[in-house]
Amino acid sequence: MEELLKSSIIKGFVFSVYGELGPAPIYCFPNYYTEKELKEISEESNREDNLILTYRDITQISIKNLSLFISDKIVSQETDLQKIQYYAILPYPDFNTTSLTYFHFIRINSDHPVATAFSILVEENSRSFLYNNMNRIKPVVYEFFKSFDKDIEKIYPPRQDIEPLFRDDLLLGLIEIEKSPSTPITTHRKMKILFAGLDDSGKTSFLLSVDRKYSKLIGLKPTAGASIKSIEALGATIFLWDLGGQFVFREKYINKAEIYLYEADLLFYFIDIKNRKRFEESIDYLQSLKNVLNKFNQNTPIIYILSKGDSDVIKTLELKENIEFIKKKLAKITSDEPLEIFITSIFQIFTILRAFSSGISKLSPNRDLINHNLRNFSLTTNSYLTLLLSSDGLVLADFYSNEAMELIKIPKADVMNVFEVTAPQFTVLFKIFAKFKALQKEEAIFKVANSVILFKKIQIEENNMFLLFLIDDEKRKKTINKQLSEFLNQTKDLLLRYIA
Ligand SMILES: Nc1nc2c(ncn2[C@@H]2O[C@H](COP(=O)(O)OP(=O)(O)O)[C@@H](O)[C@H]2O)c(=O)[nH]1
Ligand SMILES: [Mg+2]
Repeated sequence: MEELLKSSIIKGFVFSVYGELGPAPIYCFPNYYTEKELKEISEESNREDNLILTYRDITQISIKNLSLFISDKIVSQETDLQKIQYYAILPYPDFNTTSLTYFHFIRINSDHPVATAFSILVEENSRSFLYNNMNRIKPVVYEFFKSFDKDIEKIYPPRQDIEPLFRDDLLLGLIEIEKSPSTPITTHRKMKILFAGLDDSGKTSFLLSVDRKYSKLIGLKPTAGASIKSIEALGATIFLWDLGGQFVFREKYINKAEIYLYEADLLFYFIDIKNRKRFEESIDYLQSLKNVLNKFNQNTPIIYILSKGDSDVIKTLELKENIEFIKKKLAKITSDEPLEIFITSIFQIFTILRAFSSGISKLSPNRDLINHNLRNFSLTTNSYLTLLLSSDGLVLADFYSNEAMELIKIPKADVMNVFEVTAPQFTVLFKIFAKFKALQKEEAIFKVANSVILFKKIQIEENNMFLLFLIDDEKRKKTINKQLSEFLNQTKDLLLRYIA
C-alpha cells in the first residue's frame, strides 16, 4: 500500500467518524508518524514522495472535515440521515494537500447513525485531477463503502486487517483512473461549456448578455462555426463554445465530435420557445448531441434554455402550451435527473444570469454541501430566502423556505423549478443587489412590501461575496449576525474550492 501511494497521485486516505468524543480519525494510510519517528525521518533525505502526517495532523483533518458537515441541532432532527451523502473538495493548506471528501452516515453498534468523512488526499497542485475525474471517482468510492460500512458495523477491525480492502477495492480502482485521466493533470482548472441549439435560438444573444454583465469575456480564435470565448471565474478558466446552429455546422459537430463535444463539462441547450414549427427539428438535434455525449461517457450535465420568454408573451396561452409541450418532450428523452429548465429573456438580464450561474454551480463539487450548510443557517435564523452571491452576481448557493415561495408568489407546483418562472421579483432582488454594491457598505437593509432584505458583504480571502436574506423583520439581523461566523467557518473552505 505505502509503495503504491508513493508512486500514485493519490497520497493518502483518512477515514474519520464523529464519535462520542467528537471527530476522531479511525483509519489512515499511509500510517501516521509518531513525533519520535518524525524526528528520525527529518534527518533522512528521501521523504519526498510520501505524505507524512502525525496523529495530530490527522486529528486536525478529521475535525475540519466533520465540522463542515455536522454543526448543529438541525442535522440530528433529520429523519433519513442514511440517505445523506455529500462530496466536497477541501483544502488543507497546512499540509499542501487537497482532498476529495465523501460524507455519509453509518450505523455502528447502535441505532443512531454517526457521521463519517473519508478523504482522498492529493497534493495541492494536482487537485485538478480530483475536479476533472470526480464523475469517475465517485462510483468507486461509493461502491467501496457499500461493503465497507458492513465490515465496521460492530467494531472497527484492526488497521492491518482492512488495509487490503483499501488497497484492492479502492486504491487500485483510483489508480486505474489515474492511468487514463480525462484531462491531462494541470495546476489550473480549465472547463469547457457548450452553447448549442438551432440557429436563431438565442445562443449568441445569451452570451452577449453574460458578456455585458462581466465585460471580461475574452474572444478567442473562431473555429469553423464555433466562436470560443473565455472567462475567468472563481479561480478557473471557463471556455464558452458558441456552436452556430446552421445545418451544415450541426453535422460537423457530430462528425468531428472529438473536437467540439469531447470533454464538455456542461451543455446549455437552447430552444426558441416561440417557434413551435421547429420544435421537432430542435429535439432531433438535441438527441443526436446526447447520443454523441453518451458515447464519450462523459456525463455532461445539460441545462435547457427556453429562450425568448419575454415578459409580455410569457403568460399567453400559446406560450404556456409551447412550454408544456417542450417539457414533455424533454422529459421523454431524458431519463435520469430532474430536468433543469430555465425560461430566459434578453430583456430581463437576471433570467440569463440565473441560468448561467446555475450552470456554473453545476461544475462545483461543493455546491451540495454549501447548500446544506446554508439551509441549516437559514433555518436557525428564520430567513425565508437566502442567496450566496459572488461579486458578479452569480448565485453560488441558495435556500428557499415555503414562506419564500408564497412571498415571491411562485405557485407551489413549480417549487422544484423555481427559476422556470421569469419572476420579475428576482429582477427586483437583482436591482437591489446592484444598489447595495454601489453603496460599498458592509451591510444594508432594504424594505420590500411586507418584508425586509438584508445584504451582507463577506470576505473569503481575497474574494468579496454577498449574502442576501429575505426576512420578515429587521430584528432577525441580530440572530443572523450571531450565527454568521459559524456559517462562514463552515463554508469558507468549500467556497475557496468552489470550482477550482
Ligand atoms: N424577443 C426576444 N428575442 C430574442 C431573445 N434572444 C434572442 N433574440 C433574438 O433572436 C434572434 C436570434 O438570436 P441569436 O442570439 O443570434 O441566435 P443564435 O443563432 O442561436 O445565436 C436575434 O434577432 C435576437 O435578437 C429574447 O430573449 N427575446
Ligand atoms: Mg449565433
